[in-house]
Amino acid sequence: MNEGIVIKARNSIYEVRCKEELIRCVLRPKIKLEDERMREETKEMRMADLVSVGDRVIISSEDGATGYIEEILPRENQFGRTRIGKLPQVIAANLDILLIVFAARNPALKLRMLDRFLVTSEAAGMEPVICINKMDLVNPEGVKSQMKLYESIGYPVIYASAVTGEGIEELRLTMRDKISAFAGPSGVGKSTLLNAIQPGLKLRIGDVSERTHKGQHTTSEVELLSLDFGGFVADTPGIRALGLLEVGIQYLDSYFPEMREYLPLCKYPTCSHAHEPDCAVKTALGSGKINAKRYESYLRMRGAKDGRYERRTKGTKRAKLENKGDGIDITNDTTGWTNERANRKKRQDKSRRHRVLLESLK
Ligand SMILES: Nc1nc2c(ncn2[C@@H]2O[C@H](COP(=O)(O)OP(=O)(O)OP(=O)(O)O)[C@@H](O)[C@H]2O)c(=O)[nH]1
Ligand SMILES: [Mg+2]
Ligand SMILES: [Zn+2]
Repeated sequence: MNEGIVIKARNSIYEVRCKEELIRCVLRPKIKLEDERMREETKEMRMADLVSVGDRVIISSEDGATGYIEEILPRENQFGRTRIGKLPQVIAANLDILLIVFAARNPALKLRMLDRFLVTSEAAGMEPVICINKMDLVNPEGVKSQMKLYESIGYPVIYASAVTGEGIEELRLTMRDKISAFAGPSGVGKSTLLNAIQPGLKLRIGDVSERTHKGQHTTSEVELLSLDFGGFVADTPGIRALGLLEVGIQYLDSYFPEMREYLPLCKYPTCSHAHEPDCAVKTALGSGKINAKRYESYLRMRGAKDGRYERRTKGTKRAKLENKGDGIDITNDTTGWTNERANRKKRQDKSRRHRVLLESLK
């Protein structure tokens, strides 16, 4: 029995890295799930969704080349999304850092989408780092002043260009000895940046359409790549719409770090900060301490914009649902794999174990 980390998952075959070896595994049909919550969730999920890139697993192998995944160890966190009409998708698990990549232009920088990525990483308990790529295409001052808001909230922002090399060293320093993932819309240059960060990776890159200014979804699979300077990074396929996985509506406000200090000051402990009297968040909004655009993002995610507090819907009427604002995919669930504040401490303990494994893989 060996402990390893899943670096690739395809057609129910998992590549697991154990120390020096790369072992191709399938799931033992009666797999052991250590994590109680995972077991519950499993009822809803297909077996194929059980294991994701980044998962730590116990495997058995007789020939050192192929084997079985015997056990999936509890996840420290997971980055994923909900999808209309489909099961939720876990993109990568056990991440130290989520590198949220957007382009300064082509495709255009969408701050509302950025807010959704930030909330997702806050809810999952992973450290977000914002990377604005393609800085060579814009007047840097304009973008930097736009991003000041995020820096003032406390989010690190790295300005980069795969063309000029700006930010590449800073990215390396951020990623060193960590497990990270590059996530963001298609065409922002995630794979191009990774090729620059570690020459020799030879990840496929694609054009941004002249007509639609959108990427072509060139990267189609998640793969955890080993970094020469230490650590692992997952390149991930571009995301068109980020449905909020595991974001319990009752905690949504706390996933906006700039709101946190005001939350205990609202008159009602369950204040939604949308329409209640004596709301400290709205007072802070009025005095400019909370940014209006961020507050708007909050309301949209909450679904309060159109008065709907709808659960994630299985429905097929996609077009209809898409017109209902961003709140449709939020889950009211407090069970399942939710990464709530109470679970943070437990996760941090697990993280230590995870680090030991990482150390042993070097
Ligand atoms: N001008 C400029 N173009 C860039 C930069 N980085 C990437 N590109 C171009 O942007 C396009 C998309 O790059 P990719 O690396 O394929 O983008 P991606 O984010 O991996 O896209 P998906 O795999 O589809 O999610 C390519 O034509 C790259 O050459 C940059 O810093 N500046
Ligand atoms: Mg790519
Ligand atoms: Zn309030």
